[in-house]
Amino acid sequence: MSKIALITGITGQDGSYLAEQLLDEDYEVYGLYRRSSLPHFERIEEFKDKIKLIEGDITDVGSLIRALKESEPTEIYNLAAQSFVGTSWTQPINTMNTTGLSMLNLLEAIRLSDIETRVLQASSSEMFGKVVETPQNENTPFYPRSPYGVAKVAAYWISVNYRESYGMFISNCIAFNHESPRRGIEFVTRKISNGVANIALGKSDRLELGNLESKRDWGYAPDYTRAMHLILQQSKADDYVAATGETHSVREFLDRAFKVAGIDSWDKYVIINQKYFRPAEVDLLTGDASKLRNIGWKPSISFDDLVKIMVDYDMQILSKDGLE
Ligand code: NAP
Ligand code: F7E
Repeated sequence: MSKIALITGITGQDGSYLAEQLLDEDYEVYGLYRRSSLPHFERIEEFKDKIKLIEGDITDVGSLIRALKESEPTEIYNLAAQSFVGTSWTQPINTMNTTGLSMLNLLEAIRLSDIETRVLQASSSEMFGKVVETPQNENTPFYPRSPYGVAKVAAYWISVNYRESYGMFISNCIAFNHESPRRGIEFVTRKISNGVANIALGKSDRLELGNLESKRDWGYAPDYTRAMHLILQQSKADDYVAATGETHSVREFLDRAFKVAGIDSWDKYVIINQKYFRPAEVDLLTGDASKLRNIGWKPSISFDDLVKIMVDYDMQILSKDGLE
């Protein structure tokens, strides 16, 4: 049987890597993208002609029914979300609709369309929030600390409920932070790699950040989209944590990034600005991905290499007068 994937959030970091990987595996790839006043296909530009793009919005159930009819997917990857935790306090209702309720839209659209398909929900380590145990695994209770985290918990539980209620094939990839040169510029890793590259090239002399002490389990995004695909190839729908098992502070990321750029002492460049602190912080995340490792997954890129990949990339594009 031919494999057909529908990816929501195709224009995002993960959507772009997943689409490339599935094209390499001879999938027919459809992607749901939303209309914007200017085109925003940078991340998929190089292989856009190989993807079938469908315009629609994840909060609009009619869009989803249309996308299902047009693509008849064997696998659906639900990656669309308002994914920036900071914005979830300034746009909490939009975040709840886009990141939480939209999963219910998608599941209802599948039921109403009466199609047989497998569904992957991009769940998040932000569901663990104020962690009740370390490391966190599939059985760790949730304690979300942001409207984003709460919305992801809602999407997670509705996916479990539809799996149990209707026998639908729905799996969760509970992904810890994953980064890459395609990461959005407001996330701390990319903000640092871009800021450090600007400083190293003499284009800037300051980098404003918030809490340097929070710790994250940072991995490389293409490893996590491989995990999402692997999860949907299993004989039974289930939930899996994807993580490296290592944790590092924002300060360590910053220190390493400056070193990669050849700057040993960075105090004079970094300014702490209260506006980047969050109303409630997630202090520490470390994932236990044993269950996913048992089905053949492992991360391929170390923390040091991840920082280097991102800083080198930003140095290269900024040397060519790209992103500022
Ligand atoms: P991202 O780069 O922010 O991409 C999000 C995607 O969702 C974009 O394509 C965006 O479209 C799309 N989108 C947003 N609102 C939409 C709407 N109303 N209708 C249709 N599309 C919409 O995020 P990412 O890092 O690739 O993450 C992918 C998924 O994994 C997200 O669900 C995220 O919450 C989850 N996740 C990410 C991480 C991580 O560390 N990256 C960890 C755990 C879970 P535009 O391009 O038009 O904005
Ligand atoms: O923040 C601290 C900030 O915005 C990481 C999303 O992909 O991963 C991501 O969420 C940490 C936080 O990612 C700045 O306070 C300090 O402690 O890069 P972030 P996130 O909030 O961990 C999870 C798993 C997801 O699911 C999300 O979709 O860095 N921090 N100073 C800062 N953060 C930002 N953004 N900007 C700063 O200036």
